[in-house]
Amino acid sequence: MQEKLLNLKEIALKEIKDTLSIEDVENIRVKYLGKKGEITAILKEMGKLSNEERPIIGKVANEVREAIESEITSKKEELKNIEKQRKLLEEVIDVTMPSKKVRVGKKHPISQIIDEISEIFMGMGFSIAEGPEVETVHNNFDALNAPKDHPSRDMSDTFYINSELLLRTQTSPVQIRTMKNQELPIKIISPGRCFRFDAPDATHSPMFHQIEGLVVGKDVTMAQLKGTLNMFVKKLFGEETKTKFRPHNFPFTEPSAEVDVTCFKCNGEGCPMCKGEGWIEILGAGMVHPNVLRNCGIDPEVYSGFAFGMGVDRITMLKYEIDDIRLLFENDVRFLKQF
Ligand code: 2NM
Repeated sequence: MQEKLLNLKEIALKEIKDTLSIEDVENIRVKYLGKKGEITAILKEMGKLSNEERPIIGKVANEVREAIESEITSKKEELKNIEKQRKLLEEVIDVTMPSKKVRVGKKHPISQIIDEISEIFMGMGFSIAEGPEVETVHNNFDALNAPKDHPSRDMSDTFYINSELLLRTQTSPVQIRTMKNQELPIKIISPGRCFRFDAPDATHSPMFHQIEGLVVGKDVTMAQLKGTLNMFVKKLFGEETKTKFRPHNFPFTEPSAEVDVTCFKCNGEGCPMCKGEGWIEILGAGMVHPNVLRNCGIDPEVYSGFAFGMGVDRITMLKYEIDDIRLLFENDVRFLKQF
C-alpha cells in the first residue's frame, strides 16, 4: 500500500508539472484528492490495515496528500503569474500611436455674421428680439403701412399659409410686436429668417436672413440713426469705413434712405468687389412712419423712432467673397468648413 501511495504521488506530481492551465490543475486535484479521488480511495481502505501498519501508512498517506496539495498550490500560483504577465504585455498602451482624428464642428458662416453683428449692437445697448417665422398679414404688411396694392403683397411674391397667415417677408413684424407689447424706450435688433417667393439664382434665395434694428423713444432723431449706423459699419468693416445715405422710399419709414459703405476691399478706390463704384449698398433705414407708430398704439406727437434693416446673406457673401448665395444653403461641409 505504501508503494502504491508513493507511486501515485510520483504520477500526480508529474501530471501537475505538465499542466498548462489552472482548470487542468483543478481537475488533477479532484482526480487524486477529491471525494472519489485515488488517494481518498486508498485512505478509505486504511480501516482494513493492522494496528501496526495503520500509523505508518497513515503517515505516508498524509505526506503524499500534503505533497500533492502543496504542488497544486504553487502550480496555480505560477499559472496565475504567467496569465498576469501575458495580460500586461497584451494590454500595453503605445502612447506614440497616432490618435483618432476628432472632427470638431463650427458655426455656419451666416450664424457667425449674425453673432458678430449682434455683439456690435449689444455693445451699443441694443437687446435681441425674436419672433415667429409664420406671421399675420397684419403684422407683416398692414401695421407696417404697406399700401393694399403694394406689389410685395402679391401671391406670387409672398408665401401665404392662408388669407391671414404668411411666412414673414422681413423681420419687421418682430418690431411691430415689440412696439405693441413693450414699454418705451425700445432699443432692439431682430435677427432671423425671412421668406420671399423668388426663383433661386446666384443672388436670390426664397429663404434668407435679415437683421433689423429699431429705436423708439422721446427725441429720437435722424442724427442718432446716422451716428448709430456709422459706428456699426466701422466696427464691422473697419475704422476707415464711411457711409453715404441716399434718399429712398419705404412704406414704413419717412424719410427713408438706402445706405452705402465705402468698399472694405479697396477702401473706396474702385475694384471688382464694388464693381468699380467704391461703394457697396448694405442697409435700408429711416425714421419710423407716424402711421406705423400709431398702428402700435404709440403717439407720434410725443415719440419718434428710427429703424434700419440689412441682408445678412449679402453681407456674409461680401465678407467671405462668396459669389453664389445657394452655396450657403447647400450645406456641403467641404464648402462650409472654409469659413
Ligand atoms: C428696413 C429699412 C428701413 C424697418 C422699419 C421697421 C418698423 F417696424 F419699425 F417700422 N422695422 N424695420 C426698416 C426700415 C427696415 O429694411 C431694409
